[in-house]
Amino acid sequence: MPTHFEIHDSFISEQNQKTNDWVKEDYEHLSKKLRRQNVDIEDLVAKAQGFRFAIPSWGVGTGGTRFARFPGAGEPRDIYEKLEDCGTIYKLVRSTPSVSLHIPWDKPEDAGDLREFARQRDLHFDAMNSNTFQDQPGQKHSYKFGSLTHPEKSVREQAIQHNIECIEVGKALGSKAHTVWIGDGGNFPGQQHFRRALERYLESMREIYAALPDDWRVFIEHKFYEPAFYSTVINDWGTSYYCARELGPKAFCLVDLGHHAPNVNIEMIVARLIQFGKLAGFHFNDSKYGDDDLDSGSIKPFQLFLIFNELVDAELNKEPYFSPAYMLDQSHNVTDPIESLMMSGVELVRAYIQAHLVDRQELTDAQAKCDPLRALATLKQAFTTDVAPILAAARARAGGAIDPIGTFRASGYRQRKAEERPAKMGARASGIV
Ligand code: LRH
Ligand code: MN
Repeated sequence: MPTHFEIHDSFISEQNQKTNDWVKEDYEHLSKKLRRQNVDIEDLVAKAQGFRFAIPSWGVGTGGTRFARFPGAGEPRDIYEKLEDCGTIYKLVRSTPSVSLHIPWDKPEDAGDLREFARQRDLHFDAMNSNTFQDQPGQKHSYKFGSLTHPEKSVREQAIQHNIECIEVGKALGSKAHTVWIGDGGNFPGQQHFRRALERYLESMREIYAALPDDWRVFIEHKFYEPAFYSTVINDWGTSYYCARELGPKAFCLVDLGHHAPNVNIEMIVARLIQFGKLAGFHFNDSKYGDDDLDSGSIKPFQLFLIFNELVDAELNKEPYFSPAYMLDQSHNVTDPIESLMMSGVELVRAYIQAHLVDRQELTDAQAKCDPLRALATLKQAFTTDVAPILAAARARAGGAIDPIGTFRASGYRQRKAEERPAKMGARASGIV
């Protein structure tokens, strides 16, 4: 039995044969429909093929909650098996050539060897992620009461050194960005001095910023609560933006969709950060209540479309400093992580292509003439256009699967991995919970 089962390109094209006919039929139909709107469908297929987003290494294992985690069969047990699964996703959806690592969960023994393993699967490394929200075995100072904003300098120094170590690992892996999310905050009124805590954050981040190579960026990730349940130091986009401005031109603001209170207008925050030249990019996911980390587009697909409407408008207007990094950041508690990541990826490309279908002249005119209904109808026409044939064609022409989940299931990949990856007794999943 081959040690590492892989889905071969020949199997993918075999599976595509089975569904090629309907793609062609639907593609022709959509092509005619779009031609009536003076839209060239081939242009949209090229855009879909050019759309890239990163897979979170911690997303290919089964996630859980504080109540429980129900590990699935054939779970990846180390960073190499995680990259195997990321390689499989890239083979099937063809838009995920990069992986975002989390340190120390993915700390490589040999960065060169890991980089080569990734290269053999046409993968490279996206933004690094530090972790000062958990204490590691043997760690000198606890992060129980904070990390970069902790009242004690020794704890802040430890957290700063960890972030600098992440940047060093990232340099060896070819990454060009570092994401800093901290859970620092308080559970009770009076626990933290709000202004001094933010000052300590900036003092710490200045040391991390100074360690960045010239061609790197640092992404500040805000979150309105959790694990702190009364106050969070970097709680919203405004605080993140102030810090990015204070730190300098290599600092930007990363938007994790789940890090906002329910009903916050996230697409407007995106427009602000684009206008201010400080949009780092995204951790895409979806949620109904808190930071649920559910599959992108699964709960609020119209919000995802409206966010991409702002991104495409900026892309078409060639806004300065606009080069957002797109990543998923999800926790797959009840689905096969590979299937969820692929489906979520398809939802990102769908929203991106639908946003390119917005008749911007019509929209601008409706806005100028204070005609809100025509403006909304213009957006809805794009959002309600079924672009599935474009997405399928884009994948198939790039050697991917017309039906990624159908092909994945037909391959028996998960069952084979269950045979190859017997669960390590008492192994603790390296990831959330
Ligand atoms: C915090 C967060 C952050 C990651 C973690 C895995 O909620 O979104 O981006 O470090 O999840
Ligand atoms: Mn995140």
